[in-house]
Amino acid sequence: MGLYSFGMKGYSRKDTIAAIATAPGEGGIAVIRISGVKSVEIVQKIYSGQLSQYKSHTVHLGKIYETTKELIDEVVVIYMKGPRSFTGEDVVEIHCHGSNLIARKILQRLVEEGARLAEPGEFSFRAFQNGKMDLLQAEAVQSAISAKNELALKAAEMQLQGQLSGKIRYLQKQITDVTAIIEAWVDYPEEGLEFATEDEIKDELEKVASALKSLANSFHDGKLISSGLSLCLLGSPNVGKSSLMNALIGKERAIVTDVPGTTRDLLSEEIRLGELHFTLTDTAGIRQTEEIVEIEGIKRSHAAAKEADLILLVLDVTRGLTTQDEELLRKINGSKTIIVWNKIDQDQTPPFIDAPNIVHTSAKELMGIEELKKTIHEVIWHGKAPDKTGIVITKERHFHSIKQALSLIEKALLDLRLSTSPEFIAYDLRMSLHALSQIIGTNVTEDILSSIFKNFCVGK
Ligand SMILES: Nc1nc2c(ncn2[C@@H]2O[C@H](COP(=O)(O)OP(=O)(O)OP(=O)(O)O)[C@@H](O)[C@H]2O)c(=O)[nH]1
Ligand SMILES: [Mg+2]
Repeated sequence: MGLYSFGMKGYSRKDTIAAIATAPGEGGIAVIRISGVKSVEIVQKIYSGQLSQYKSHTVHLGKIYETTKELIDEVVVIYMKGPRSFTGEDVVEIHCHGSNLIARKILQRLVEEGARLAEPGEFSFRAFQNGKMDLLQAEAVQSAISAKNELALKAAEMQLQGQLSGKIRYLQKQITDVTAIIEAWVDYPEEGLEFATEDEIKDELEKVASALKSLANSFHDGKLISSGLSLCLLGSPNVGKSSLMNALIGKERAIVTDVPGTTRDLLSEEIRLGELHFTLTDTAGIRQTEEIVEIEGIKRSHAAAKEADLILLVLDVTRGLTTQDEELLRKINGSKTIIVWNKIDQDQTPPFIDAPNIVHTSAKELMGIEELKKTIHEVIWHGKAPDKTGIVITKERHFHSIKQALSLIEKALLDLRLSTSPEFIAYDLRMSLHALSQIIGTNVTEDILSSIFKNFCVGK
């Protein structure tokens, strides 16, 4: 692999890079990480022990000093000689006391002695460049760090362990084999058919296409799992949206009164339902009004509903369907909505609505809340929870490449049926291989690489 410039400035991989690897703020310890050919030499200049004599992967206690020889901190140092390190280069980790000030001082000293501050994701980028992991795995490191729920973590860990990479490589191998045979048809039209019959080729490609299809289909779940979901309470004033918000999160977060128009602004809370992480947003009740603050609030309600993955449209059984409700029902996207008939403690029968997902609750008496949670799950997963052991695609980038590869394979299959000249079929198959190699990172442009790695955190 060639020399990629990194970030905007075309940094060289010859530099020795350093960063604070732990999160900012106070903690038990903070870790400063340094990677590159000069790691040992640079750390040695500020450190009391004899680093060059340490065995690789051993832990040592020592001291870090200012230029003036004044003590900065007592630290633990770990030396990991390349290529047996995260980046594949010589890496030194300095574990100091968990204060931002100390960590920054040590980092400052490293820079004074010749290290360069690492760009976000540059350690992972080097690990990728040095063949310690492929692009999928490098991305998985970041996904694991930012995972908001067990399912997201599980998907990231599987990707990190190379399950998705393995699957992609396996499909690449299948396509390559078929391509080789088709190219033999081109080169030796007489003998070519001895390698495999057209039916066998079709069979193979159909298997590949179906595997790609199921990977592409896993993106629906994968996206939900990894990005978390937004739920939005919407409805006319006074129907009990804020009361439902409180019932769902289990605390008195939103103000509830019997005055219509109580909620004026969006109010969001993080909630977990089962294994999923949601952001639940309470909104201002929708109605015609001249009141300036309320008008702005209602504008925000509409915006939140548009953004949401799922809308809980709240209706009041004591009022039935108002014209306002009917208008809302017409406006929103039915497939991403659950109708919630609230205030069922009032013993009124709600009118019929032709909608797929309807739940009855009493936010006040906490009735139907579990049923509502269950329905949220069903609607989100289209009635079927994801298979935890399956490989899922969690990134748009992967989804895009898989779709691309799939459509090329389908094109090749069609061409086979139409007995198109084998050159064209081979070409499509080569292009599909190219699309797949983009996922693993064997065939990606510098732009794509920097756009991926720049979203990582510094020190990773
Ligand atoms: N009987 C009964 N009353 C309820 C129920 N849920 C809410 N209420 C009452 O309905 C009134 C309005 O409740 P809120 O939760 O403030 O309604 P809202 O939809 O947030 O209203 P706005 O913020 O004005 O849009 C309050 O007096 C609540 O106590 C319910 O399930 N049963
Ligand atoms: Mg409210």
